[in-house]
Amino acid sequence: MEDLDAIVQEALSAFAGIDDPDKLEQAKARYLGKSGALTGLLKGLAKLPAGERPAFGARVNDAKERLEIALREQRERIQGAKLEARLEEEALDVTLPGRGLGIGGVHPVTRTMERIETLFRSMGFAVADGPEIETDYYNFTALNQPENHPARSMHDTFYLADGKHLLRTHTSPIQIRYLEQHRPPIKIVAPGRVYRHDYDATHSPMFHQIEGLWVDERITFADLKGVLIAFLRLFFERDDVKVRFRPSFFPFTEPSAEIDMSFGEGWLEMGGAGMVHPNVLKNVAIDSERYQGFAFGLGPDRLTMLRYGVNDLRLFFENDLRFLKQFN
Ligand code: 2U9
Repeated sequence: MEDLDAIVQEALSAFAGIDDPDKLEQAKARYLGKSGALTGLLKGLAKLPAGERPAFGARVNDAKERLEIALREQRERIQGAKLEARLEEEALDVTLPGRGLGIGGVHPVTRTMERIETLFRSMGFAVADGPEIETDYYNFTALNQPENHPARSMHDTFYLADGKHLLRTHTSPIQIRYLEQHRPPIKIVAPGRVYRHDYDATHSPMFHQIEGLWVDERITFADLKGVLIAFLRLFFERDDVKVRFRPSFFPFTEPSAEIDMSFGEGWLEMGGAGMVHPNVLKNVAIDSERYQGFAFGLGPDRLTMLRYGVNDLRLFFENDLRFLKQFN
């Protein structure tokens, strides 16, 4: 009898001290298993006088039940403690401020394009836009580019597989489209991406252009010079910028010139310009006797390199954030 109470007490305190599920099951086996302490007592039942057997049997069964309950409770306590620990370990402090997302920045060439647009807007130019996939007519024919012109070869121009379209090689088609839709006075700049089959330190197959066009009665080469000199001085924020116009040839302007610029040491090529060719005005049904205009083309990639002192054009298009982040 005392054995039973002692075994129960011992088992209860053993269970209570265990915090490992496997050890708890081993402890269960020690008391309730086949060769466990309680099972041993039941086996001794036969030795008792017949009259005491039912009462003792009932007590052993009660004791078994108490131990089963104690085991169940201890299992739950262990599980509960495990869950508590995990919750503690994986706790999220929802009151902490978020890590935040990088807000990104403007690409240096885009920054330059926007700056150029702002400066030309301040001189009364509107900004026009157009498709990057063009037809032969808008990219070449309308611009007085003859059928056999080398720029039309597969070597320089990206043609689409349909045989009808190409990637524009300059932003001039924007201006042809605009000229078809508007009558003078016309005063626009046409910024955008253009494509040519070229790749080295100063040429990328995708690059940027911004072209200008001013068509009205009595627009002269002097207006062209005035606008470009004013623009370059505003852009580089220096009034000592010198500009030189060197005779050249383009199919869409006559006369034509290369634009060179100097801050003091040597001349830098900045772009090209000229008076819009009468054939181009005829192609958009503008009377070239009454109206004339100038056009120019500038390379924003080149302008960005000069403004920030970058010596390899390809850096702008490799998308290495270590490079790009320096501009924001
Ligand atoms: C129309 C009529 C004439 C645009 C012009 C240039 C000269 C020129 C270069 C600048 C840098 C190309 O990217 S670049 O190498 N552009 O030299 N562009 S005149 O003439 C036009 C445009 C549209 C209707």
